[in-house]
Amino acid sequence: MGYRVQHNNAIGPYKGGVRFHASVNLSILKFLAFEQTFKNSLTTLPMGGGKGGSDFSPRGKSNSEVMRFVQAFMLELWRHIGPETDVPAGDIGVGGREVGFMFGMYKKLAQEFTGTFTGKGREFGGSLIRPEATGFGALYFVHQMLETHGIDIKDKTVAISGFGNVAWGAATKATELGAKVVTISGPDGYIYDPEGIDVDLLKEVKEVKRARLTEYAAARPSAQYHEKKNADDHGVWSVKCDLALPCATQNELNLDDAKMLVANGVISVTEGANMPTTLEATKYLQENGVLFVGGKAANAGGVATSALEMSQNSERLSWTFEEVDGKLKGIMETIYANISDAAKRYNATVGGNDDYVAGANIAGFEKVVNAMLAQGVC
Ligand code: NDP
Ligand code: 8G0
Repeated sequence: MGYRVQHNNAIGPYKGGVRFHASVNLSILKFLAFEQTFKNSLTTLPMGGGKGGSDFSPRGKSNSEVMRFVQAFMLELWRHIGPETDVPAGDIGVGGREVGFMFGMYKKLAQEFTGTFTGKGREFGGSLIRPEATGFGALYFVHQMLETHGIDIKDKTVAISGFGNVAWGAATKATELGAKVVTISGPDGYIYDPEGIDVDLLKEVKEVKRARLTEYAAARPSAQYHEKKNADDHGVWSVKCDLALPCATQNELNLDDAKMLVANGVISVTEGANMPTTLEATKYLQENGVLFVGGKAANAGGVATSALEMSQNSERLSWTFEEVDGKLKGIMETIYANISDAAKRYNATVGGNDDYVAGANIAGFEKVVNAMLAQGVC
């Protein structure tokens, strides 16, 4: 089954990724589209919110099987999207290869060459930094937040879950900033690498070989592979760390995991994925003084860089690495400032310390609701 949820277009065309994973259903896509609207509002750029996908699993499929599925999917989707109506991109199970196939089929059916997708290949309108943007952005955010709290990111130990695009970008930037990333994970287990994750090897195994985590462990002597024992296994969250970044999928960090992180002295939990932390875990982390940031703010760098790709496509130009990276960093710092302000306003009323979850919800919501009211009921 294939879906596209168009949630809100008050501040721009619907915008959000397409997910291919066996777990996809309409309920998951509705929550993702809902979150996307407020996240996109936080970016300060003109995008509404949407999300799409299918329960098709690309795992183990050949290139031509994936291409044929994508073409069948596009035969329906193409009517509902366009550069000024709805601009899809990748998400779990949808990377550069799948976006390329979607774009090719769209171009053929719509008979136009436009920036209707983001995350495209560099040769046909894609932006520099888009593949890295979500993870880079999350680390720019963490860096800014820690600095504001007088904490240096250098030499901090980082636990990351996931083994995909976001996990790789986050691991790369964390390493560049002088922190040490010691974990990555997949659905079947996790890697603990006390010498620090080798981000080039990670990229090679995931993107080039499209292989499993065990392949990373086989190629890296310092890496230990821990197979998932049962549903109660704490996985990467059992590893002592200063900074935790869940970057795999929804509901992957529960209350027991949160208790373990707190017992191990975690300073911050920052969501690279969308809603990876359960509500109970979120409350526990906040009540125990952990700097907790939801994905709506922390992973907004991905979609923000998609908006930068849309701008480049509109003006038919291609910006340099430094230009895009500088804008991404500036956007993440602005998001931090805006959600901190909203959190201060919120906590001035209800008490407590700066609640970044409330701050992000309020700052994201205000802009959307003001735009909707200004445009009248129609
Ligand atoms: P990828 O497909 O590149 O990676 C996702 C990773 O998570 C894969 O290793 C996948 O393993 C694993 N995974 C998926 N489902 C589960 C599960 N149920 N349990 C454990 N592991 C799982 O996706 P992305 O890195 O792009 O996305 C990761 C998260 O970040 C998602 O929540 C996404 O919505 C969010 N996000 C992504 C953005 C982007 O720009 N890509 C932007 C903002 C947020 P396997 O394939 O083997 O199942
Ligand atoms: O670029 C996008 O529209 C996109 C792609 C994948 C995920 C997200 C997200 O913000 O969750 C956005």
